[in-house]
Amino acid sequence: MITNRTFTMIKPDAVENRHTGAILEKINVAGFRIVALKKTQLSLRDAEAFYSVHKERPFFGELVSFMTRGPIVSAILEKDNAVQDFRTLIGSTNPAEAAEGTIRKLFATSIGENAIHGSDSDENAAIEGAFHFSGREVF
Ligand code: 3AN
Repeated sequence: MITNRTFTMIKPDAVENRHTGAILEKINVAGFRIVALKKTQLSLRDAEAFYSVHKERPFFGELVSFMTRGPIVSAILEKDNAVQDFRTLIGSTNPAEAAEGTIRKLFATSIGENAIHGSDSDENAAIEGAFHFSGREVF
């Protein structure tokens, strides 16, 4: 199991608001190496599968419709302690509770439209990375 990688998506709100460059810059400055990167758009089926752990949650429909409404930028990132350090860099799910300087504090507008995703475990990082990228796309 690779333990020094995490997976991220810059979500449709942040892409629409032209924050992609600023967010990638923060990721670089924080010491993450981008080992895979692409702009893509999730289909309904992709989003339902990616977020299947949340399917019983009241916000599932809203989440799927938000995540499919426009392009995203997905990436696999490498750094020691990647999963935890990236969760610290992005901040709390609810931007109102996110620490100063975090990506969500800077760029998210609400708990639903919160600018960026970060894997919550090494296991999920590997699953999510493989969902988005083939081996040929990882460097
Ligand atoms: P995180 O992305 O911080 O790990 P999760 O895994 O609890 O947060 O939630 C996954 C995604 O579901 C969030 N990024 C957010 O877009 C959405 N979400 C979570 N809670 C809510 C909520 N109460 N209302 C609307 N959307 C939510």
